Amino acid sequence: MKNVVISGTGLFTPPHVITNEELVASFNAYADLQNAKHTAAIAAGERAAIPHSSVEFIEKASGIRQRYVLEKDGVLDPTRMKPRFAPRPDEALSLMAEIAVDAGAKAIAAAGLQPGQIDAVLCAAANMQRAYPAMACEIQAALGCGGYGFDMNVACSSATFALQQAVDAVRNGSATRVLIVNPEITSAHLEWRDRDCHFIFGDVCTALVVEAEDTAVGAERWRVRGTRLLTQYSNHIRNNAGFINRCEDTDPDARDKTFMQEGRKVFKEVVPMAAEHIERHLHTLALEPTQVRRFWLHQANLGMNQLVIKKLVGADLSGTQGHDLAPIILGEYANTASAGSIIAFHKHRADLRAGDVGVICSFGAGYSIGSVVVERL
Ligand code: CO8
Repeated sequence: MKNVVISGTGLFTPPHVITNEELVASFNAYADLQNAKHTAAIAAGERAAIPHSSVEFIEKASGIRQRYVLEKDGVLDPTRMKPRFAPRPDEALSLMAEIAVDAGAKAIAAAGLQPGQIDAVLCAAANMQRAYPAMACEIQAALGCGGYGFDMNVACSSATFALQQAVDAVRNGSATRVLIVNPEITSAHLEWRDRDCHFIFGDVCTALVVEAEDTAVGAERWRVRGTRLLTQYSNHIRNNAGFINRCEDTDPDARDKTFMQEGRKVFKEVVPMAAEHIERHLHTLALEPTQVRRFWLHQANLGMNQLVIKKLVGADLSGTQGHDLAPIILGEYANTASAGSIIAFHKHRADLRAGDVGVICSFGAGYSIGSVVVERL
């Protein structure tokens, strides 16, 4: 069977940072405004007052210290609480394509390729900007790639699921060189008015080039030893925004049209699933978790990743040793949906040596879990 490699990665980081302090100050101003507006209803017991958020809670519960966003002022405006994006004419490059082109071009250059050598583009993300034409077709055209492109969405597992599609395509010959882009504009689908989740997400775009090992020319190549995907239906992470909404005569700004989750249940249910999935996958490759040099895990919660690692290798890995085995980018980037494990791979792989094995693993809505075992050549 043909060997397939990841030969390049790219990262677009948005220009604006929102610190936890800024986020909480704006949320608390929003809560005060709402509570003042509804004083009588709150006093009559018809409505609950909105409680304040806290920096201490956010950092202790999640490990997130800040997030990057494409637009900051709208998010922090207590009378708005969402980004403000200017609509673009159909002839202009769309926002999602713009950040994908940035990250995609970097990944193609890192692989030592020209855009014209790419013959498949997969746009894999937790949200798509529009119904059609596919974002991937626009990105393919803007970069000057050939072949075909399509969009796919498996929420936080979009990137790992796309990796399997890309590896399969190169193996079976339906593509020669595949570009995967993960433009995650999470700020547009995050409910900034809900303190339970307002701190969770950040915007970013990652990109990967996947191609045959024998023709790859890039300086750095990571052989894909195996890919394994799993889904198990759950309503604990859900967003009801969709094209049927306007026919249901429901409010497009209603709470269920943005990100919703039962965070504690997700935490409890997904940790054992993810650890078991990784272990089983490694066993199919005759590998033990202790033989893995690095785990680039999904970045949703610091405690979650520490528990997954504890289940896998039996060690309590907080601090520097834990960071070396399973790097955390969550403090800086927050949860970037499908891009999280790929940011970790992009930023924390240079020190690995030829023969070292690593695991890229995502977990999230669906539930969906995707693992990709790689070996540095
Ligand atoms: N400030 C102060 N107090 C707070 C705050 C806050 N901001 N938020 C909640 N509290 C309070 C709660 O009200 C609760 O109070 P009480 O005990 O009185 O009821 C108390 O703090 C504890 O709340 P929780 O039980 O909710 O706190 P947890 O310790 O469980 O932490 C987390 C919450 C951080 C959300 C945690 O549960 C977690 O990280 N869970 C895992 C979540 C996860 O992995 N989700 C994956 C989703 S991502 C994904 O799949 C992609 C989807 C697509 C993305 C789309 C883009 C938007």
